[in-house]
Amino acid sequence: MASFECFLICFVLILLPSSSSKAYASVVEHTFLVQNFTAKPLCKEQVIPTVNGSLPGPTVNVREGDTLIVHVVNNSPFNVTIHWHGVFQLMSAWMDGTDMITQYPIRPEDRFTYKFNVTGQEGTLHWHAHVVNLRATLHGALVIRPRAGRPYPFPEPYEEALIILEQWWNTDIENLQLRPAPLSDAYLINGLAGDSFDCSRNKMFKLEVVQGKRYLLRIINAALNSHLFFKIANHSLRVVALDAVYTNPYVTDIVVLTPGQTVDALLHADQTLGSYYMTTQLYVSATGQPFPDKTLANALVVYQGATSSSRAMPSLPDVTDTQTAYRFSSSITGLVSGPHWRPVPRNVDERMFMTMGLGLEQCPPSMQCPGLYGQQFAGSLNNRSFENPKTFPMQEAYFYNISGVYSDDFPNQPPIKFDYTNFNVSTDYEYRMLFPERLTSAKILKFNSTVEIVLQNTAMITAESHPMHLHGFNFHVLGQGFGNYEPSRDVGKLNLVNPQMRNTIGVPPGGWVVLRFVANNPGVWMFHCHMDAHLPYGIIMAFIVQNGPHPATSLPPPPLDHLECCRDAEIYNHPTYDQY
Ligand SMILES: *[C@@H]1O[C@H](CO)[C@@H](O)[C@H](O)[C@H]1NC(C)=O
Ligand SMILES: *[C@@H]1O[C@H](CO)[C@@H](O)[C@H](O)[C@H]1NC(C)=O
Ligand SMILES: *[C@@H]1O[C@H](CO)[C@@H](O)[C@H](O)[C@H]1NC(C)=O
Ligand SMILES: *[C@@H]1O[C@H](CO)[C@@H](O)[C@H](O)[C@H]1NC(C)=O
Ligand SMILES: *[C@@H]1O[C@H](CO)[C@@H](O)[C@H](O)[C@H]1NC(C)=O
Ligand SMILES: *[C@@H]1O[C@H](CO)[C@@H](O)[C@H](O)[C@H]1NC(C)=O
Ligand SMILES: *[C@@H]1O[C@H](CO)[C@@H](O)[C@H](O)[C@H]1NC(C)=O
Ligand SMILES: *[C@@H]1O[C@H](CO)[C@@H](O)[C@H](O)[C@H]1NC(C)=O
Ligand SMILES: *[C@@H]1O[C@H](CO)[C@@H](O)[C@H](O)[C@H]1NC(C)=O
Ligand SMILES: [Cu+2]
Repeated sequence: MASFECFLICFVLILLPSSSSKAYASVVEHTFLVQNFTAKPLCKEQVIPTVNGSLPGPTVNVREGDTLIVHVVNNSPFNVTIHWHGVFQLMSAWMDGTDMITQYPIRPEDRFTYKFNVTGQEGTLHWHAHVVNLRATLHGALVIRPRAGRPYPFPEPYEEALIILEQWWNTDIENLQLRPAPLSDAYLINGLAGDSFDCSRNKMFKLEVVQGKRYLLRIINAALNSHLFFKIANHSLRVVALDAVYTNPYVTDIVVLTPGQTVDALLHADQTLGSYYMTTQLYVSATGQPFPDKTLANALVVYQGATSSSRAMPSLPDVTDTQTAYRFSSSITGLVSGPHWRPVPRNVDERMFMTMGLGLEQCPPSMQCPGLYGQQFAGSLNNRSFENPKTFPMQEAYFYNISGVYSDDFPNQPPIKFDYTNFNVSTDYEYRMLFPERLTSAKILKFNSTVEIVLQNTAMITAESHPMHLHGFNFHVLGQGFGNYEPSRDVGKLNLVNPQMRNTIGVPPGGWVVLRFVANNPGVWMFHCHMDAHLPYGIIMAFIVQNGPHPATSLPPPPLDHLECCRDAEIYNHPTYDQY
């Protein structure tokens, strides 16, 4: 009798604290069938790889704290991985979905299960393939809402709408591998090109609104290579989150997103009944760069009860309007009082200064290369051009101590100092930075160390905004500007109080940004330019975050299906593990 009573009481005592701290967390499970699909957003049919035959792919909805399980079945002719862009993957680095960094690609006819927790972040993210170019059509939204019962830190919207911006080519995916990549044929909004193209006049995304209501727009730039402006005629937007981090409300009539970035913004339907275009337009940060003829795509905001068929047009900035892009990117601040805010760490353990920009490499024999001096375009960070590993995924090589896969000496500064943003190839020592070294290059970080990175864009070949994306972490954006970073002038201006936090930052063309993050997540994490055209250029490096003091702060062994291709090899004789 006594023991029965104790059993009941103990049971309740043990369960209550953990179930209330994990309030309402649940398991969300999906199957992604990667398969061919014939799409025709313009006049020409094109066979594209998709998830479940839709462009964009299915939306994944979770609440903060949920466990997400996605079974990816590859029925396409391509090697595929799926990356959960911006998800921290805390203690689940094997689930980051980076081809030959955290896993072997999922081969045609093969399958792989992603399983991880989504904790400590809320807002809009997206998933996409992480094998060169496939992300053009293999992408979709990942929406993380607050736990049940917890409000947004802004007025509850009447409805929510996804706005996925995409880039389209009338050509096979394989042809996008050229350097430089071919110009695209259209931009799409939620898979539709809209009425500025002959064959899609009646295929336009329409958002129906009720006058007086507020709508939360979750805007994702899923374009492969293009920075994009986004604007709605006669309406302002109130930005409330960037890259799934809440911000102080920022009222603007225009939004700018680099590839990979997201913006959550409230739209107040406060205008007269009518139809208003919402338009996305290309932003080109580099001077003298060719760009496509068609630089915009239209969608519509339609008020319920509107009778007139006229449509108000937004006035758009120039395609090269860097000042407008910079004003948006540099004006928003973090919501210090909001959920999941993390203060800026004050003591820096690792200081890095990274030059970032274009370069050249030897034109392969038998090829005609369009780059300077007839060479092929490349790119680099601190004179290193990343080479994707061919034999073992980096994280596996790290975990099993397999040598010869990567070098762990990525430098904290470039080999030489020069006038970074005033490049003069006729000067010999600057010319020496033009042909970077091809290497699989990583930097080791001690667990829990604070890293500060000054990213310095160079003017080699051309100054250009490269959107740098860090896997596994959000970083604080302490400051940014044009020209060369000058500590004596710029340190005092850094925002250590309420900077924005993001996972992707466009470095101003011919300028710099200062980032800080805490390396509290063991594993191998890519840091790279999120323009897919620049992945083969090699504007990539990797951080290897070492284990912390406890098993709970150490990289667990890989899950079993990770090893599909190599189970026989002796090094894989180890107990596997099912914590995910
Ligand atoms: C994708 O298609 C498969 C097979 O029809 C189906 O079982 C699955 O539920 C679909 N997934 C999503 C996310 O719609
Ligand atoms: C899918 O499309 C690709 C490229 O067009 C083609 O090579 C392949 O044969 C197609 N696969 C199937 C199963 O239809
Ligand atoms: C797919 O990846 C494997 C390595 O896991 C590689 O051997 C193979 O060549 C790749 N196939 C294609 C079509 O790229
Ligand atoms: C994910 O959450 C579940 C349930 O809360 C927990 O049991 C598990 O340990 C978590 N996994 C990781 C990798 O944190
Ligand atoms: C939209 O704004 C323009 C420019 O300010 C103005 O001329 C026009 O009348 C407005 N349209 C509507 C429907 O409010
Ligand atoms: C790899 O090397 C480290 C340090 O020498 C050691 O602690 C670890 O056990 C090794 N791992 C394997 C799988 O051999
Ligand atoms: C480039 O370098 C050459 C050689 O040092 C020098 O003569 C020239 O003035 C420099 N040009 C610029 C624009 O700095
Ligand atoms: C950059 O790397 C290349 C290739 O390894 C090397 O030749 C060159 O000297 C390096 N540049 C500098 C300034 O060290
Ligand atoms: C990481 O560092 C923070 C701040 O210095 C400290 O509070 C925390 O305990 C550390 N975490 C671990 C797991 O060592
Ligand atoms: Cu780039």
